[in-house]
Amino acid sequence: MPGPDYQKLIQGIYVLADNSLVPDKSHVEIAKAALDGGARLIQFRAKNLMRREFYKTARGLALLCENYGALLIINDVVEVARELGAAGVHLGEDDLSVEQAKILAPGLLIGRSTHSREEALEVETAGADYVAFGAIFPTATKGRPTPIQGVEKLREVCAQVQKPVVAIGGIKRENLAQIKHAGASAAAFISEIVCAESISKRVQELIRIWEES
Ligand code: TZP
Ligand code: MG
Repeated sequence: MPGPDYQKLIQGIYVLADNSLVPDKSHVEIAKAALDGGARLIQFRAKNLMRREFYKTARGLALLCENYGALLIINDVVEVARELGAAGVHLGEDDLSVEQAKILAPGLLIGRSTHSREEALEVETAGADYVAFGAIFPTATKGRPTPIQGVEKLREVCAQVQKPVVAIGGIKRENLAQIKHAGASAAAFISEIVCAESISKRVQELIRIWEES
């Protein structure tokens, strides 16, 4: 079972390797550049890949992350995370429940997206290993937009949830310090990282801001 030490790794800059905004870049390219910049927490997110391609890409990312000693979390698909020996799976309301995922893959770290304080508390009670909370700021990246929570709501959630809280949605260099000060364990990014001219340099910059905040 992932214990408290594992949860400690849910910390700092959390990179979503998602190429929907930059289709000319592959998931592996994005992840490799982020790892070269110092990222150690990568989520594979691909909403439009067919099963075979999804698995193949996930396998490439699993090898890459292993080489860098980084944690790989697979979005949506518990079976793929389990088969590839990924560190964890990230679930949303359309996926298996936290309880189901724990039965299917007892050793996996389970993260769950939440969009309200109540949901964050429920998911923690259900046994999630980390709680993703957002969208903190407006974002155009998520296909189906959810209500903007803001930093004060994030602060409340961080005070009430014991497990690591990962903030997500509209996080940029300019607002990252606020996320850390609100008590989040990690900040998750898509556009701020994948759209950067140099992904590696952007990740380095974000790590520095996080560490100095
Ligand atoms: N869940 C809530 S907001 C979001 C997801 C997947 C998108 C985050 O992307 P960005 O570009 O960092 O706002
Ligand atoms: Mg999902």
